[in-house]
Amino acid sequence: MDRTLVIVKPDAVERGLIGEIITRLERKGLLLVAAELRTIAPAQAKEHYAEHAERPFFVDLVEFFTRSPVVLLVVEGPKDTYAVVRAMIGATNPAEAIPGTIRGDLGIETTENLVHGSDSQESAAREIALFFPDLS
Ligand code: IDP
Ligand code: MG
Repeated sequence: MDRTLVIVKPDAVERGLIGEIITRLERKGLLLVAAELRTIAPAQAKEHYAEHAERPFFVDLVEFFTRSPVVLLVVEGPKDTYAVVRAMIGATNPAEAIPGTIRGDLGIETTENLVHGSDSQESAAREIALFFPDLS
């Protein structure tokens, strides 16, 4: 089985969309193996988004990501789970995301785009270890 990290971002938690997002993942056939509501510290948010440290939106992104709790999810599927989840999430800019995707159906702004999904097998391993160091 193959695991990836999903994060229900602060905007989605604030809007009451935790259930909607988890329901979509479960109906797809993915299994939750970890789930926690947690407020992320700025240092950990910066580490999570380290690849974007030089981007102009980085400060806003960290502020947004740490302003209220997120839901951290580790989900499991048979194969290439990160790619399955990314397809369900849709394009980074929700205004351009295809209807039927989470961002395409539920969002309209780029920073506040509801959900994070690891973008590769390597990112999934790194991010799961960052947020769930005790998960074997
Ligand atoms: P992804 O979440 O689809 O993988 P990334 O390019 O990795 O998108 O960007 C990480 C996050 O940074 C996005 O989900 C979004 O919240 C924010 N972001 C990305 N690009 C922009 C931008 O151009 N303006 C504002 N925020 C952005
Ligand atoms: Mg990304």
